[in-house]
Amino acid sequence: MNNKICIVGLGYIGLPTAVMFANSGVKVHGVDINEKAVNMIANKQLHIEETGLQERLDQAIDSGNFTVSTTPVEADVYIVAVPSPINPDNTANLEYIRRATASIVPYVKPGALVILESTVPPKTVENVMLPELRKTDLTIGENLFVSHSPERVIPGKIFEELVNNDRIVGGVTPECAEKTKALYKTFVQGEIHLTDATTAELVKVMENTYRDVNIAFANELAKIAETIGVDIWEAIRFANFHPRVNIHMPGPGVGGHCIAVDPWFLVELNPENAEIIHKARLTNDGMPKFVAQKAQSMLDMKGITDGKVAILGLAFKGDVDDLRESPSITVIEALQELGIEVKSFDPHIKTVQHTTQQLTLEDATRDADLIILTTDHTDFKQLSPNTLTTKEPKPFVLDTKNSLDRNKWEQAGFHYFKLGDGSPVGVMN
Ligand code: SAJ
Repeated sequence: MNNKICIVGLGYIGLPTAVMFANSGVKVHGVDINEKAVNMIANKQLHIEETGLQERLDQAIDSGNFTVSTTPVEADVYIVAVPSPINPDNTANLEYIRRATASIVPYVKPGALVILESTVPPKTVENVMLPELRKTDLTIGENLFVSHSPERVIPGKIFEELVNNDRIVGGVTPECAEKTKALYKTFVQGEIHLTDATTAELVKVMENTYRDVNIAFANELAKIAETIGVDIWEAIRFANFHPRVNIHMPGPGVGGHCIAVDPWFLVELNPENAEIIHKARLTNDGMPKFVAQKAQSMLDMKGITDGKVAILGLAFKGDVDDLRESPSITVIEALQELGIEVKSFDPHIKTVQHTTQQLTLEDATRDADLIILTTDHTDFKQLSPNTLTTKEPKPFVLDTKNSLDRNKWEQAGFHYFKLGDGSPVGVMN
């Protein structure tokens, strides 16, 4: 494949995709409006963390196949991988997509292929990208080809999943889809399924919405279990032995830039028919407050009025360094609103500009009346409670991810509780 690719947006998706193509022998030019990120990448430095990215970036730059700048260049293929966040009122912000598309218009030449990778509300290709691309003097489907090829990779395993996951590719015309498939075949070993652009847009948003609704269901079950003397984690484990049941796990809320965001695209698109989807979003967004209230009642139970809480985990999920939409941060804010003093520790987060001071594990837990685990980092699962210097009598522990070994913590003298555990040993009265 001798095509030259220009990738617009060098974040969590654009950069790994760029180095994958470059290391497969394709000439790739990466573009980002963030000048600092561009300079770092040009110097083989990472502005994001991802397993395996550093060595792949080194190889891509050293081979001469990967160059970067802040403006697009002429190319045979353009891949747009810029953010599609939501506004404070939960409506989609498609300005980055529109601007990125507009930025390539002066460079697009006959025969070019333009691919959108970002997750977007259905009809974005049609209503946001195509009007910009029509400003060229080219005809879409004849001498300008456009498609949607949404990424489906999970942070932490991006390279493995870029290669092995199936892809859904939606073309504005069937030929657009075929050309896109031929391009991704450069490194994709999973199947590439072809459809139209709007279907591909809906499929991607549906996948993340399925997960959000399923997690909301698990969170609702967790609250119910607390009232009837059942450990929901055990109940879900049993239910999932059924061959057609796959209930997700409860927790302190849903974070990240995908699952907590994409369902809102469907709510905005068709509010009357997105009732369950909307309610699930609200249920998951309500979990941090639920955890904070639970913490408050645990402190009340101990008769503590000026309670101190240690939060273990700031990242939005285990073993990543990503704080985006993290429920841990919302738990901290909700605790502070209740007048509770909070300290925190996260082994994966180096710098925090958040509402809590980032401390060592020892400093975060030393004075705590209650320790809340909010992120399922492997480090926490392996933590030995005997090594912690804490108050006497020992603080309460609230495990919102079913991560800690109850026996170990109880043997070390801690009073252990779990979110969604109403079983006689877990129940709080
Ligand atoms: N979570 C739960 N319970 C669960 C699973 C997850 O509370 O049973 C929470 C996590 O703790 C986290 C949040 O949900 O706060 C989201 O984490 P995640 O691992 O489910 O998803 P992301 O956001 O890292 O990645 C998702 C993936 N989508 C699906 O699995 C359907 C990924 O494949 C997508 O590429 C990515 O969104 C994206 O970019 O859209």
